[in-house]
Amino acid sequence: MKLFGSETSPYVRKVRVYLGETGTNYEFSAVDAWKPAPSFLEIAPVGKVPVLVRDQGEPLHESDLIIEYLDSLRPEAKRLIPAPGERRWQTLRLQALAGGMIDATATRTVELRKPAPTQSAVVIDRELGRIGRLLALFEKMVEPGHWLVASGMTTADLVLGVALQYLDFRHTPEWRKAAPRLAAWFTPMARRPAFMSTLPPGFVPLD
Ligand SMILES: N[C@@H](CCC(=O)N[C@@H](CS)C(=O)NCC(=O)O)C(=O)O
Repeated sequence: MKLFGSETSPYVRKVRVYLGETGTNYEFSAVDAWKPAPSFLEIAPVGKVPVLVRDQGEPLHESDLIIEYLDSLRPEAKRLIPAPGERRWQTLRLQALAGGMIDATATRTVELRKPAPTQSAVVIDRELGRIGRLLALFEKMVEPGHWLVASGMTTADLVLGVALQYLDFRHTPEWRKAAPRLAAWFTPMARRPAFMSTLPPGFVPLD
């Protein structure tokens, strides 16, 4: 299978970290999501990355859907999304909340890239508010040295790890001071090979 994506996209990174954690082989095809080639748009009319072209079947887009599909290919005991039941809903809930932090950071980044006079302080503050509330929620919840939901890693841990490092990558101020337990929780995660091998080019991790 082939993953179309950019090396700086946190949505693509979610999928690449999943593929790394599960030791799944894939081909990576770099795409500039903001200047997509017509051949990419033919495969992916939405024009966003990631897109997974499967060996058989239609291409899949949306990072969470791609992860769910990849997880379905694994034996049940090795899945990172637990079987139906409370643990599954808890995993998907936390995955979605961590995903919300990625969305907020991405929206803030896009706004900050606009020429200063056209930036909206309202948008920037709203996204910072979202990030702050989500950090506070996870700060209360995490126990350093423990996974969020189960005795092993789930997609909730994985997406939260990607979300936190995306805050560093996009210079979101002072999150470690606001959430020291979360920072401690994240330190060993940042050292996992699947995280180390998918760092955006030129980004030096703070952990
Ligand atoms: N909800 C989507 C978001 C994907 C997304 O926004 N990707 C960005 C790259 S970080 C993109 O392709 N942007 C190009 C555009 O908006 O035209 C997912 O989870 O995959």
